[in-house]
Amino acid sequence: MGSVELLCLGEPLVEFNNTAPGQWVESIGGDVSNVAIAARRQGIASGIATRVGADGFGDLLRGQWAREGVDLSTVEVDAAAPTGLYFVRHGPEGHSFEYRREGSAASKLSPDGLPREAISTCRMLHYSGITQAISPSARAAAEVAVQLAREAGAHVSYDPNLRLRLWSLDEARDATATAIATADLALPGLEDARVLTGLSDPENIVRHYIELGAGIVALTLGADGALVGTAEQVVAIPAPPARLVDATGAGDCFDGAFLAEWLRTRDPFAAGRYAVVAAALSVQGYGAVDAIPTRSAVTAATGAASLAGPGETATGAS
Ligand code: KDG
Repeated sequence: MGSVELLCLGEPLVEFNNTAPGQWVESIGGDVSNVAIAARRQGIASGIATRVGADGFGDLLRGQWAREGVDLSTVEVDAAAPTGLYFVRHGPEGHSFEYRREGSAASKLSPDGLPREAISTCRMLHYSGITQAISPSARAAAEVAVQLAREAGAHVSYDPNLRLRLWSLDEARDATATAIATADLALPGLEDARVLTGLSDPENIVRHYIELGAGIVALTLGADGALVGTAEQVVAIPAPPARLVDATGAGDCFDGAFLAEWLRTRDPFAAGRYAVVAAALSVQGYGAVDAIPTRSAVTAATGAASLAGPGETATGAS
């Protein structure tokens, strides 16, 4: 495959989803892998820069990327470290995760092993707070990858995806603020952003991240849609109603759909309108990737003309 438009850097995981009592469905996940798949299903040439174990779980990941058309030429197979796993349980409070990822192949990502050529030729590099948190060497790799991408004129996209099981809140606050300051597009979820910034009002959070340096901020609000902001304006984009089955990966689906539509149109508000529909469709089935819609499903669900939904509100820069 030639160079990809969107290159995602971080940790893929194999998912076991408890879809019914005693029933575990094996699939794949890992935030940046979900983003690569979501973008690919919207028609973008995406790839993943990572490491998997030389085990059946690594084979499962590589097999699915190949079937999806996600470029895996930047996937290293590590004979000495396993592929990470996670388990999703569902309860009255929503879903919860349990992980087996310590010492995983992806946690051995390091600056020396980065696919420099692929990073320098993509149009957009995407990574997350999980990429930074899985190990010090992966965090260093992310920093170098961002530098390489910026030097080559590629855009940088970042989702804080806070996982306090991987690092302390103080570390996360420092590293995510630095990452947002050097990102062209920041795609935080509301709950993570509240914890990270100490702010509660969504619009203040968007303005705070713009002031920090992000060119575009798309703050996801779950069932309430998203707040998309630039230095000029902040627009509230409501989500269509959805029958919630499993919200695992909904934020990643939003990210992949947003980046795909932004790469196509360069319009952050059009990208936000598109991505809230994709994310709403993705929560209606189990698993991080099974329910991610294709472009035709997203456009069928909305009709191109009705993408600017009723109830959208915009405010100018303060
Ligand atoms: O956003 C969904 C992800 O959280 C899931 O696929 C697993 O990457 C994962 C993680 O670290 O939680």
